Amino acid sequence: MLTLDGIWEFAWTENDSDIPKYDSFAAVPGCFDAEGLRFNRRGVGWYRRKIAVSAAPQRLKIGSFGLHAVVFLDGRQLAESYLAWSPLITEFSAEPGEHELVIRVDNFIQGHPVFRKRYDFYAFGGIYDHVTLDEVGEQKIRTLEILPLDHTTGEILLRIETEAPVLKISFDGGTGQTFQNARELRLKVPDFRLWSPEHPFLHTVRVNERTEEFGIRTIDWSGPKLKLNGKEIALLGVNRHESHPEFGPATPEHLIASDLIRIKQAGLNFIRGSHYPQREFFFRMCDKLGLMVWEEPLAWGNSPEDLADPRFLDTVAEQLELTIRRSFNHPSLIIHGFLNECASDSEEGVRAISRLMEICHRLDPTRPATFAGNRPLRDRCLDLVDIVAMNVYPGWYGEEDISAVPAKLDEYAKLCPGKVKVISEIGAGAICGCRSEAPYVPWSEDYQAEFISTVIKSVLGNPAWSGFMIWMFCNANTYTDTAYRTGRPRSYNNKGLVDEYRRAKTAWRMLPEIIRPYHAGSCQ
Ligand code: ADA
Repeated sequence: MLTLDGIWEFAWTENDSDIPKYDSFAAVPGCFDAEGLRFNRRGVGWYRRKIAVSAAPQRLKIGSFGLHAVVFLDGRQLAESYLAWSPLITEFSAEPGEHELVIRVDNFIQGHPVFRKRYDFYAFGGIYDHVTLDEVGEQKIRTLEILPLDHTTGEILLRIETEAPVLKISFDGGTGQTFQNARELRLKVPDFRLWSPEHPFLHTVRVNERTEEFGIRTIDWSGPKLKLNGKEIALLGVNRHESHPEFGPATPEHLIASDLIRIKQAGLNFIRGSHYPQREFFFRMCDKLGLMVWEEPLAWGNSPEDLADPRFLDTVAEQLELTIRRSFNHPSLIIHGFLNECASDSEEGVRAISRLMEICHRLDPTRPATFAGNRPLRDRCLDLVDIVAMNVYPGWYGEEDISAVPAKLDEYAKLCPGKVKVISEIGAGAICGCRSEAPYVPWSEDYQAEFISTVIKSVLGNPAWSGFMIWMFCNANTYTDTAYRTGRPRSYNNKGLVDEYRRAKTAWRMLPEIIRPYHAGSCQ
């Protein structure tokens, strides 16, 4: 595989119809509007370079991009995608020799099928992840999905899509067995070890020329408590935006690694990747560190009109399917999510959520699926999902203060008895360096720390919950002109436990102490 990362020729145009003038250079990966020059501006970034190809068919992959990408080879359009934050993969054949490759990405919100101006996170433009070029092999294994079935025997199901009549399958570098025309196989992994947050053991399987890493672990959501490998587990989590003031979502991998290591070292075991598909590197790190993950396609706070709009819902459905297939073999992925805070109290919500649940169940019977809802008392979709996930902000939005939090959470805990329930978002804003003495005032680090401590004790002290996901790990760029501008100082969502440069706030420093008593256990 050839990496095309590096310095590309670059042009920026304000309008779609302007002719690009390649008078500059840009780094790939990189966001064209993360730097001061173009920050807050909407337009088109044109990335151009030469590539040398052989006679074999080629596969080009853009790991992640925003918001809309079109790929051209020698001026001919090869591919187009609106599935922002997902990989764009296209196969093509060309005369052996040198060709001109252009990737055109724009950050126009208007006209995008899913991104809306009111979303509470910034839509950066650019190429967020690696670009690679590969030869498409002849006897390729197109799909290799590994479904762990039994944590007591190490039995897995392999789902394979290929034209190859003979499959040679081996585990962990062993000798292996040969199978004729097999497309679904139940096999027991020899000398298996389980994957868990405490012991994130990874196996490998080789099927002909393709090798995949996987983990053996099972998830049980039959309720009322979530179980991993047959044992109750509490999700001790944070939400995380892939976001940094200097890089947008094209965060360098060493920074992703450092975020995840810090999350693990704080004693947490779970990350909700809000609100779009996650980078490949993120998943590989979570697999290795033993961090469990919720992944979801792009969407945020969508109205009944959005949900009834076929262009919107078809795009979400397409991205959900792509996301599940892409992340399938990562043991860290334990929950499929979608449609954050949509109108789940409406008929349109019922229809949309039923459709997306069907996709999750059809593609992956081994993981629970859900949406993070923000209207638990009037929600019409809680019966449709595998686990009930609530975004609630008592003690932050509204008139109440921290003292109201325990009673409010206990009230929500009574909903849907018998089902696994988690708090998928809860948080309070804090500006780094802003301090107060008791009684703490909102926006101070002290208020946030007291708030987080109260939340965690309330959730983990009530056996009805299977965990929490604090909103959120780090501050993230959002819009000045969002409806929430009065609550978004500096155009950041400031509810991070660390700020946008990852400087710890008081709540983050206190976190290990707060969760230590509950570590590796379930809610009491
Ligand atoms: C919602 C939403 C988040 C964020 C949060 C907040 O729950 O899902 O993306 O906007 O509110 O900070 O208010």
